[in-house]
Amino acid sequence: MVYAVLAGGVGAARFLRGLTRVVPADEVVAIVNVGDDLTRFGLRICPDLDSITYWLGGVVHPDQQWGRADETHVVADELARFGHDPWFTLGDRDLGVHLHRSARLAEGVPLSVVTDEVRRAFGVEVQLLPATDDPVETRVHTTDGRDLHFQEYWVRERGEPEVGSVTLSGASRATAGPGVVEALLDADAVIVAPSNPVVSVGTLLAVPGVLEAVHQTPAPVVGVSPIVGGAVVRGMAHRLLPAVGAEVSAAGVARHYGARAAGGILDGWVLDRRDEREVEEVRALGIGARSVDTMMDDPDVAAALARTCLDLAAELAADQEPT
Ligand code: FO1
Repeated sequence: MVYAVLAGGVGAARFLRGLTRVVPADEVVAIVNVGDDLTRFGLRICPDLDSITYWLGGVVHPDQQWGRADETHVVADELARFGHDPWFTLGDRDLGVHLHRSARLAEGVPLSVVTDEVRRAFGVEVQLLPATDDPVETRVHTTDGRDLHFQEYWVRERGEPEVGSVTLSGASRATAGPGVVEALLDADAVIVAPSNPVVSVGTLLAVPGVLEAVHQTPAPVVGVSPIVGGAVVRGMAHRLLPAVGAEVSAAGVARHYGARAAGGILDGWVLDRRDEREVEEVRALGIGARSVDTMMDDPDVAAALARTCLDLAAELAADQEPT
């Protein structure tokens, strides 16, 4: 079996941790956003790929939920000596990954190959596929006229500026990464992780070939709402959804993604229990829907959520009718 997961960072990592409790990890293929990626001090940094690797590798910083546990910042302190503004924190262990990745990229090795080396080094059995091996980056265009890299917006500006629009620069020259389209077309189920619909899933689908593959796959496509009780679980989706004309609600995100039968990407949608009253609204869109506990602090909840997604996918595949 092949389970393809469209993945951003932390929410996707938590979901994947649950999914690998209910299906063999080596049957899971995560197609990961690379729009967050940036170059600092000549090093290529891939936050979403690294968050998932660290989470599934059991070495993620438990409080930050990104970066490494047991981290030190000796190099960062030395860099501050030269006046470098430490707005983007790079720990010593984290730098080890960036140094390896950057050295391999400099040898001409594609990001997808390096990503496979890194995840295997951390004992991660889930296959991690960058959405593209080509250089792309998410740009946030603020209403006060600035064009910020996503990390400048989210980390340096703390997500405060009002957002006019979000684009994936380099997308027009990019192609889907090796194995990405095949994984989507060959999957037995495709799951849209509870990641940011704009700067994770939106930027994934902006890579030429990916959205088409999601439209064409014979597999059922089931998503998990990243919005619970009208609010984000984590991050800044509530500030970005209005910029793409979407309502900040579980049903609003389902509407934004759209039913596959109507040209969108969803056959099914899993909402949190707190949004049970929105299930009928989602079904009226032609999207099969159910509500369960989706707060994945507890790995058992993540596993049950993954089970729910697969059960809904199986039901949709069998009936070909939304329930
Ligand atoms: N997030 C922060 O809020 N502050 C940071 O200084 C920071 C540094 C950082 C370094 C490497 C990395 O992989 C992630 C890092 N993040 C930081 C998190 C990052 O902004 C997010 O993981 C994603 O890009 C959004 O999901």
